[in-house]
This record gives sequence, C-alpha cells and structure tokens, in this order.
Amino acid sequence: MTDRIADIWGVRTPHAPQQPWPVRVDTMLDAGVSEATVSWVPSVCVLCSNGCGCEIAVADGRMVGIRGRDVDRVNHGRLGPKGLYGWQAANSPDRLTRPLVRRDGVLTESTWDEAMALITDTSRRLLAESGPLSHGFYSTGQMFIEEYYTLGVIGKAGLGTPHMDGNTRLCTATAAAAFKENFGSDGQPGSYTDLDVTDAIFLYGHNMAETQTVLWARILDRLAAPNPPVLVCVDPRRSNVADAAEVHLPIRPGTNMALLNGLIQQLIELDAVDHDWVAAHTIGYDDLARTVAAYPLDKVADICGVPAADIRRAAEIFATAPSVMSTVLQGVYQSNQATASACQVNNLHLLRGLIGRPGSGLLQMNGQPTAQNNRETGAGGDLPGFRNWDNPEHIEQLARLWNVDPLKIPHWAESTHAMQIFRYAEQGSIRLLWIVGTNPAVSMPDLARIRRILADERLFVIVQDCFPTETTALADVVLPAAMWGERTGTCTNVDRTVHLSDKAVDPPGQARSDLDIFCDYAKRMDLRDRDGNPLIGWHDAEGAFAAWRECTRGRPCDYTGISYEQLRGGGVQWPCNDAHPDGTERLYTDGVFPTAADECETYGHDLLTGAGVSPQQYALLDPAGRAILKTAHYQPVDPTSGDYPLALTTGRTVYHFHTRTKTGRARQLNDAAPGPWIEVSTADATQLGLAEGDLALVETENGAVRLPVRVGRGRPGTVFIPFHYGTWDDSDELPRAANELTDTVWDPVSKQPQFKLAAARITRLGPGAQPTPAPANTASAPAKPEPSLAAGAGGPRNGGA
Ligand SMILES: Nc1nc2c(c(=O)[nH]1)N[C@H]1C(S)=C(S)[C@@H](COP(=O)(O)OP(=O)(O)OC[C@H]3O[C@@H](n4cnc5c(=O)[nH]c(N)nc54)[C@H](O)[C@@H]3O)O[C@H]1N2
Ligand SMILES: Nc1nc2c(c(=O)[nH]1)N[C@H]1C(S)=C(S)[C@@H](COP(=O)(O)OP(=O)(O)OC[C@H]3O[C@@H](n4cnc5c(=O)[nH]c(N)nc54)[C@H](O)[C@@H]3O)O[C@H]1N2
Ligand code: SF4
Ligand SMILES: [Mo]
Repeated sequence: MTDRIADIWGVRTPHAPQQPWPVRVDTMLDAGVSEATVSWVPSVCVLCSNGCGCEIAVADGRMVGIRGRDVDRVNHGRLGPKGLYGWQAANSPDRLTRPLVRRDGVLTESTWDEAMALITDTSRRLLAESGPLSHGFYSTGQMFIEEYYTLGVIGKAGLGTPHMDGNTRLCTATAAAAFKENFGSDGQPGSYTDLDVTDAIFLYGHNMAETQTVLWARILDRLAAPNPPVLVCVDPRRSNVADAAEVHLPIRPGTNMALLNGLIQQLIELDAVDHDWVAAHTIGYDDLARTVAAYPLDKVADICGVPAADIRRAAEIFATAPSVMSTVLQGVYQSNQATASACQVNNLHLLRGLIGRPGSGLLQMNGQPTAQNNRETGAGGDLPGFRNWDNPEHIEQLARLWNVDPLKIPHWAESTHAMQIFRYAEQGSIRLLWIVGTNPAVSMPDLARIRRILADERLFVIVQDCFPTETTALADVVLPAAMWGERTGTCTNVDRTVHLSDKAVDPPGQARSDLDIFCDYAKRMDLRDRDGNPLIGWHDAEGAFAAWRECTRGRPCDYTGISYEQLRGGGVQWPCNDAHPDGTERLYTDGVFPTAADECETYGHDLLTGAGVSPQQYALLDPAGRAILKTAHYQPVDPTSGDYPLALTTGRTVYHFHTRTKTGRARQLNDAAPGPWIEVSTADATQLGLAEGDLALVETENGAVRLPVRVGRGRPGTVFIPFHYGTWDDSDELPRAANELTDTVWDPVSKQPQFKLAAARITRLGPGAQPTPAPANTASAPAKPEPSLAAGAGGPRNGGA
C-alpha cells in the first residue's frame, strides 16, 4: 500500500461520464499479517457519512485490518485515511471494559448489576417524584438503526419524555429541516451516481476533500478524464476543493443567505427559470422572486466581500449547465441563517427543475455515519418514519404499532432540542441525563458552561462510551460500550444506501452493545405495553430491525423490502419495498413531493423567526405534492465586535474524526495532526506581528486558548481552529479546545448551534518551541511553503503502514 497519509485520495482512476467508476480496492493490514490467513467480515466504515462498504480482517478473534468492498455502490473498493487507519482504536489498551460508578467523588470499577441497579433506582425515584420530564437523553449520530429505534421506543412510548435529542442537532439538523421546509419530508433526493455524469458541482461550505475523501476521489477521477464537471466552491478557506474549483467564492462568514438570494436573483435575470416545471411542481414562486429582487449583484458582492464578476460567473454556470449537483454542509448548517440558506440551495434546483434526474440533485450532506438514522428512527427530535408531531393520525399509527395509549407519546409540542436539554439540566428540571455516543465536554459550544452543567451535583449523569473521555470524567455512571465491529447493526449513508455491519469480534472485557444496554434498561424498568406485554419485544439486532421495518411501512423511508441477507451482498438504497425490491436510486423523479397535508413531516416554519405554520394555515396553502419555494431576507450578523476584530470559524482536518477518541488512538492519523493550531491569513499575520510557529493567545467573550500559529491561505479577517482537540491525552492541559471560545447561539428553525461564527482577538505570546502541527497538504497548508514544514502530513515521521 502507498502512504495514504501523504496520498490522501489514492491513485487516480479517471472515468468519463456514462462510464462506471472503476474499482480500486484499498487494503490496510497490521504488520506481519497476510491477506491469505485472515477471514473477512462485511461491514461499513463509520468515520463519516459517506458510508464506504468495507470488510474487516479478523485473525485469532482480533481485528487486524480492513479493505474496501469492491462490489459496494458507494466506494467501489476505496477507503480514505480515516477508514484505513481508524479501526485500530478498537484494539487500544485503554478501552472501557467495566462499568464505573462514582463513589465518594471518584469513578470506581463496578459490576453491570450494580451500575444498572443504580440507574434504574434513580430513574424510578425521579419518575415518581417529578415524572418523565426529569429524564433527558442525548445520543449520537454513530449508533445503528436497531439501537436508535429501541432507544426511541423506550423514550417515547416507555417513559414518555420529550427530552430526547442527538448530537445530530449539532451536525445535520439543518439538512433535515431544509428538506422538510421545501419538500415536506426529510430524505436525500440524489444519488452518488449523479456525480458520475453531472456537468457542474456546487459545494457550499463543504470541504469534501477532507471530510468525505472517497467521494472527493470520485470527483477527482472525473476531473482527470474527458468532459469533467465544472466546480464552484463557496468557502472562506482556501481548501483543496477551492483549489480544484473554476470559481471560488471565499465569502465573509455568515453571508451565505445574501449570496444565495443573489444567485437566485441572477438566475431569474438570466431567464434560466423553467417556468413550466415551476408552475406544475412548486408553489411560492412570486414571493420568492419579489424577495430576491432586493439582492442585485453589486449589493451582494459588497455584503459577501467577493468580486461581483465571480458571483456572476457562478450564476451563469448554474443557469446554463445541463445538469447540476449541489452539496451543502457545515459552512451553511453551522453559520448564520442555516435553514434559510440551505433552503435556497433547494430552491435553486427547483427553479430549473434540476431534481430527480440523472446528474441533477442535491446532497444536503450528513456528517456522521448514521446521523440519517437518528432522524429516521426517532431517537432524537423527530418521530420515527418521518412522521409529523402535529398530525394526530401519525401519532395514532405509532400508538397502534407500539400498543400504547397515544397520550403516552409526548406530542403536545415538538421534542426538546439538544441545547434546550442542557438548559433544562442547568436549571434543574432535568435531573437524569443519559449521554450515549457523544462527547459534549469537547463538542458543544461554550465548554466552561457545559462542564459546569455536567458537574452539578443535582444532575445524575450516565455516559455510555467505548473510551474514557472528557465527558466520562464528569459522569456518575460510565457504561462500557461495544464498538463498531463488535456488534451487528445497520445504518444509512447520505445517499440513502443502507449497509449491514456484521459483528466481527467480541467486545473487550465486559463491554456490551448499546442495544443490549437499552434492552436491559427496558427490562429492569419493566416497561410494558397496553396489554401488559414487554414494550421492547426483541432481544437482538435482527429482531430490532424487523420491528423497525414495520414502523416504516408506507412511509417515505420504507425499509420493508430490506433483509440482512440482502445487505450481506452490498448496500441498498431506500425506499425498498414490494414495488421497489432492489431499492430506489433517486427520489422525486416524477416531480411529486411528500407535501400533502396527511403525508408531510412538518407544516413548516417561518425561516426568519422559526415560528411554526399551523395545520389550518397549511391547509390553506395546500401544496398537495408540490414543493414549496420559500425564502427570507438576509439578516446581517457582524461576526466581529470592537474588542474582538476577527471572525473565528472552526471545523475539521482530514486526519481526525471529531474529538479524536478513535483517530487519536491510531498512530498514523495522530502523527499526521498531533495537536491543534490557529490559521491566520497572511494579511492578518503581518498586522498582528505573527509568524508561522509563534504561540498565540486567542480570546472570545467565552474563554481563551493558547495555540501555535499557521500563517495560511484563508480570507483576511477570518481565522480558523480545528475543533478536534480536547484534553484527554494532553499532559499539561493547556486550554486548547475550540469550543472554549464558541457561543451558545442556534438557528431559529433547525436549532443547530452556530459553531462557525464567533468574534475573536489574537495576541502574540512569543515564538513556539516546535513547528505548528497543522497538515501542510490540505486547507491548512501554509501560505508560504517552507522546507521545515515538510514534516507535516506525509513527512518522515508519518510513514504509511
Ligand atoms: N476528516 C473528517 N471528516 C469528517 C468529520 C471529521 O471530524 N473529520 N466529521 C464528519 C461530520 S460529523 C461532519 S458534520 C462533516 C463536516 O464536514 P464539513 O462541513 O466539510 O467540515 P467543516 O470543516 O466543519 O466545515 C466546512 C467549511 O465551512 C467553512 N465555513 C465556515 N463559515 C462559513 C460560512 O459562513 N459560509 C460558508 N459557505 N462556509 C463557511 C469553513 O471554512 C470550512 O472549510 O464531516 C464529516 N467528515
Ligand atoms: N466548534 C465546533 N464544534 C463542533 C463542530 C464544529 O464544526 N465546530 N461540529 C459539530 C458536529 S457536526 C458534530 S457531528 C459533533 C461531534 O461531536 P461528538 O459527538 O462529541 O464527537 P465524537 O468524538 O464523535 O464523539 C462520539 C463519542 O461516542 C463514542 N462512540 C463511538 N462509537 C460508539 C458506539 O458505537 N457506542 C457508544 N456508546 N459510543 C460510541 C466515541 O468514543 C466518542 O466519545 O461536534 C460538533 N461540534
Ligand atoms: S470517506 Fe468516510 S466512510 Fe469512506 S473511508 Fe473515509 S471516513 Fe470512512
Ligand atoms: Mo457532524
């Protein structure tokens, strides 16, 4: 194998439109292990939403390697750096192997019986004292369908608490919200195969080169062949995506909405609207046209801080390309006016009817491997099967399915979003908080506050994880969870491809699967249905999957035709049912959307204020299968303020996944990006007297961190910090997490926090002792290549496997 730390996307296998993407099988095995002597277990990589099919190499009951699955529709055998190296974390010696219980202030090894008894005693006492509103669940985008669905039924039909959400709120709540607002329901319309034939690709706030590396390889392979697509990149950073783009719009952070309203205005001015299609398949055109008329080119260029000619060129590409794919991610979802902006990308496609056709569609990207499933199954803020909180018939359907009183299902209001769950915990009304598969003590905004909430004596905190983390350190009970590869389950990637991940090895020590833990809780709590039968009537993954399938019958995400057996042959796209036994490549091919009042997942919201549309108002609107064009005016935010003159954005580097509980334990990945940094533009560096490698103090109103400086290629006035680095492996514990700095602010519609906007200032502390540990081959590349920086990613200390 080549050094896939240095060579992030692997060798090019060019492919022209209409030709299948060639197969290239990427393999990584432990030193001394040969392919011939291992057994291979089918699985799917869970280190991002791309969902690359893979096989886990097993020898002597241990995971010893991985390879991409050649037959899989998602990756045709490829894996990226995280997929190739990240699995090694499973074998890390510091896995959690026993439940821990806090005694006299100290987390102490315990037994499952003792830990579960403590949990159920506390749970029963709080239910008796103050009812289900005392319980909150904060889960993840990284479990399997079977686990989410079980958790959702426990919370919604067993306990009856509305306080359930996932870290998916931080991740892709906006993707779901935008689909619901425009199309009536969540559900990704497009397919990855669209990228194989499309003429133009627009990437909005999406650094795909680092965050979905295999999908980016698919695009690079088109760029290396005849008739490549034209790329447009909207991102304040100079990423590898920006480098490959024909047009790069490095807009001022927070101005997406102005840009998108401007692009729509241009589209209308260029007379590129397909008026027949719009009349037949949408409502709301006149309002939209009236609103965007206020966004002429020069005004938008001024707001966004990019040349008018470049915006015009981007609009012309969108207006004239025979087919267009758009992708949207955190530069939109975690920025100003998240849902409103994401909706404008949907609108652009609707205006030209570029949806549901080969080469034309949308990826309102997911981030986490199974974020989609949290949204589908109802473990978070949504009802299972994309059902509508405000539709009594949808609640009835669930009550019948679960055989419980409809009043048990807490549907008097939309369920509580993550930021509000933490607020209730802070105020003391939530007194039991069960955290599963997420590390909020690093990943939530304003960490000083989050630590204070979790450490409060009044709050009983359960944390279910595979590793010790900054969050387990604050728990009252820690439950050791089986990892990927140590249990069976299914998940769905961003183009609706469902994969099965089979159990390859046993979990270490006493660790148990999340599914087993939830079933055990339900049993010990004696949760029952209306007839006195156990509420959770299944005991293993396949049983849970069968129950989930029934829940999806007749819904947009119909899984009824999918079996484990079928999935062992490779991924299948939902809906898959009697009518579509092999799955469905694209949604909305007939231009009919799930907006009918009895079908839709929401009646919608005002995009500026988040105020809900009532059932009566929706009935008057009566979209009846037509998509809804909706917009709002740009609301200016100033991401800077007097004492804090810089706009701080945060995000990712290619070599790490989130809070690094996995990638930080894989030697190759950790060596490639061993510590955090702050990226400063050349102009700002000059003004502040900062040089590459200096140590700087970065402050916002919320906190301060000390970081080495990378003089990079970003937009003047904007600085960037990767958010991966907490403190678990940091001996001197300097405050260094990006979220020490971020604000508690969220989008009014999707309730997704704004991680991409904080006002900051930087002060030089002095020269640093070491070179800045930022990779030199990605968006964090230095403005001036220096030989001393060759030791960045791919350098001598980072030799591949
Ligand atoms: N290597 C790696 N890959 C991952 C992950 C990971 O942790 N590491 N995590 C996965 C997950 S859960 C997610 S959600 C995705 C996230 O994937 P991305 O969204 O691609 O990643 P980010 O780095 O968070 O943000 C993308 C870009 O948004 C830009 N941005 C900031 N503010 C604005 C703005 O106002 N407007 C615009 N247009 N752009 C702006 C930033 O400059 C940044 O380059 O990645 C997934 N893949
Ligand atoms: N400043 C800033 N903050 C951000 C972001 C940003 O761009 N900037 N991005 C946000 C986004 S998009 C996301 S998705 C979040 C991610 O934030 P987190 O969810 O906190 O990140 P992870 O490190 O993935 O945490 C997952 C935890 O689950 C554990 N785990 C993994 N697999 C399993 C499993 O199967 N079972 C159980 N029980 N545990 C498991 C891991 O060990 C880890 O501790 O961060 C958000 N925070
Ligand atoms: S692109 Fe995502 S799913 Fe594929 S190997 Fe990389 S991390 Fe895994
Ligand atoms: Mo995410």
